[in-house]
Amino acid sequence: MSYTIDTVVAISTPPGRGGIGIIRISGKSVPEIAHKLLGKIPNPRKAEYLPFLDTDGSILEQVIALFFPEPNSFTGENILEIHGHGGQIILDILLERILKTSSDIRIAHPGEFTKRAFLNNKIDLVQAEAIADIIDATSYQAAKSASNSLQGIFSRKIHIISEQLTNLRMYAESSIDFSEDEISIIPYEDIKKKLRNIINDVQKMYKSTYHGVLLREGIKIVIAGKPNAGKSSLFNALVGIDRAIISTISGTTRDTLHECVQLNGIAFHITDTAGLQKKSDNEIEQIGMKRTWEELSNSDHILWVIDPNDKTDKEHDITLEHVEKVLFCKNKKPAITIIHNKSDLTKNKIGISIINNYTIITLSALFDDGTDLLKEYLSNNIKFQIQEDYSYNLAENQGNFIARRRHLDALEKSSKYLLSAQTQLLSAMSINELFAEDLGLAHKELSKIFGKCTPDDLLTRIFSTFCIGK
Ligand SMILES: Nc1nc2c(ncn2[C@@H]2O[C@H](COP(=O)(O)OP(=O)(O)O)[C@@H](O)[C@H]2O)c(=O)[nH]1
Ligand SMILES: [Mg+2]
Repeated sequence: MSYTIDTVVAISTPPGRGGIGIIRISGKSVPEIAHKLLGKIPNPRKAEYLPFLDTDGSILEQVIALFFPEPNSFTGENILEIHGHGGQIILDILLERILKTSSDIRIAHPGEFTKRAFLNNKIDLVQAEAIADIIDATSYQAAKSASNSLQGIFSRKIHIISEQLTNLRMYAESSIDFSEDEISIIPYEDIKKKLRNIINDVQKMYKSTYHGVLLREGIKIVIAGKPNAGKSSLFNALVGIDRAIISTISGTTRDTLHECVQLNGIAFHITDTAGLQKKSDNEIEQIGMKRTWEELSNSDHILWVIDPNDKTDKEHDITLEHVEKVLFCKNKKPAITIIHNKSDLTKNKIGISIINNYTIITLSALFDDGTDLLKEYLSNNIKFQIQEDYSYNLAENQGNFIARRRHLDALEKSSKYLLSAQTQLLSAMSINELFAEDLGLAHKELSKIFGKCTPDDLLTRIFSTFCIGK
């Protein structure tokens, strides 16, 4: 039984000229519509070359038609796909004709085909989102990871945790409802262990999911440091074009500049910022610095640029330590790499070293010397983190999945309830109703990832970001 009643239609190929253009129709009235348009209902799942008929029976176009009867289709409803020539006008003419075939048919909303697939239980919400992410992927890794999510890798991992939680809840509920004589009670220590394992899994999953979000959104790298350190020069070297103005005049960069580059198949959003110092008499520079702080707060990785030869007065310098403190207060902990720039002047050897737990990369931004090393480090660093997080479950590179902030939020809340359940358990030394309630709330948060208990307005928001015809 399909969930929706009306029939929808949309051009599913992008606007513009192309070899073929595809129109998709989904819903109850598809057989009746096919009869009117093509003179017959095409054989299920067989491509048929057929005339596309106008209202007076004349031939408008020759098309390939494909019919997928419910429930074995993408949406779970009857689907008719019409492959015509890929010109905007001809496709509009066909669309107009289709809209006249039935009073029940209308143009589909963005993402409506996928929404119907979700409502008809053909896919869960994670998979529906993955479809949009495949289409919108801005890097090779993002596309591959979205494809993994669509195949259910992410959903399966959450299901495993969810199953464990169901079991624990069952034990908890039954030990509250029945006495020890009526059922065999699991020892308290076992319950404690089971809960600890679930908490571990949720927290590991949070880390993997965070990297899934990074793959989807790209990694936000912010270049910062004091004026004249060579931030804009580094920005230009990384993005490969002379985008930022470089000059010896302190405070040249007033506004933040953004560029997106792909390094080893991962999208990096790189931002150049105005140099930081304790005070400035220039109002525009002050606004620039305010923006730098905003960028730092939203970054995944900071490149802190230093000119080791800098002989200027250090009185007004803002230290990296200070930046870290400010971000820590905002509960932000981006990765930090220190760049020792101007190696051509300092004569320091180009390379990577680790001092006091900081990674330091020595390079010359102006001469683009050592920047390849930095690029390699950035892409390897993120890959390393992803592999490390996935290693507990899947072989290298096979488990990358794409994820959204929404998923992170659900995992974070779930983890919070689980920790509260743990506190309950440890303080009461036995299973009580508060413990069971926390487990229930943690479970509910996990279920939200699949779109269960997801409010309608959130669903509408998610699907409205899809393209038309998907
Ligand atoms: N010799 C040398 N000069 C550099 C290097 N990087 C930047 N500079 C110079 O330092 C000055 C300030 O550079 P800029 O990129 O505008 O610094 P920002 O204020 O941190 O953005 C300019 O004169 C650059 O040519 C470098 O690697 N070597
Ligand atoms: Mg600059």
